[in-house]
Amino acid sequence: MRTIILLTVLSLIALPAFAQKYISWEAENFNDSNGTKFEVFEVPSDHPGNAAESVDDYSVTEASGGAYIGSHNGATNDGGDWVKYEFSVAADDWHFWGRVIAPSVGDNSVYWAFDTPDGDIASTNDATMNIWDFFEVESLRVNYTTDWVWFRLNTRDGPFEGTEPVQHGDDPVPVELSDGDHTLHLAHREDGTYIDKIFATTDVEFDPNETDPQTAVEAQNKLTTTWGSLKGGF
Ligand SMILES: [Ca+2]
Ligand SMILES: [Ca+2]
Ligand SMILES: [Ca+2]
Ligand SMILES: [Ca+2]
Repeated sequence: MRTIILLTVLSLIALPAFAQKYISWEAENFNDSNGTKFEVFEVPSDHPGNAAESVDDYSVTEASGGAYIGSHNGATNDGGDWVKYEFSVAADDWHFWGRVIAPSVGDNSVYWAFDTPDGDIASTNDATMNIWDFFEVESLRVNYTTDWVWFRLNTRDGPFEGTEPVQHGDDPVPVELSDGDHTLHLAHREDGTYIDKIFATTDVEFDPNETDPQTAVEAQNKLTTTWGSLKGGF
């Protein structure tokens, strides 16, 4: 028992104090929004499929926090509507993931931008805005499902090298963030795309499709608590 405590203390001392390894938030808990295309849905919710892509109507019965965001097929694509998340991190290379339902090539993307003023957010792919695809490249389309899947943040063409095939490969590209406050905007692109949760980690190996990130976040908080109480005892 004493050995275990000692090892725990040593492993914590070896890291920067309170090293932040994970952050996550519910997609429906946005800090601000513009327009009406991103609706908040509570489980269970029924959604129209996509007849042109042979997706039948379906229901979503499970979501983290009991809710998620998106737009029904028929809401029409793009539109400039957005949601904004405010968060804070320690300076590091962060690997972002989204828990998404993207059942076809016509229902599988959003636009994104970090640290961009609201007024510059648009449904367009330009120097500011970027496309996050969910199984868009031909070789990945076999994976389409109406179930939730965790996708690494990717970009169709910049500003970083993380295209979808790269992010699905062995050497995914992180987002380099400075110490402190940041924003992430998601802008509307394809209707029929649904987002449950955002997760980011400094651990390149971590795959939320294999380990529930909630477990990781809770474990980290527990370690911090343990460290705080241990320190108090010295
Ligand atoms: Ca698409
Ligand atoms: Ca669609
Ligand atoms: Ca771009
Ligand atoms: Ca959620």
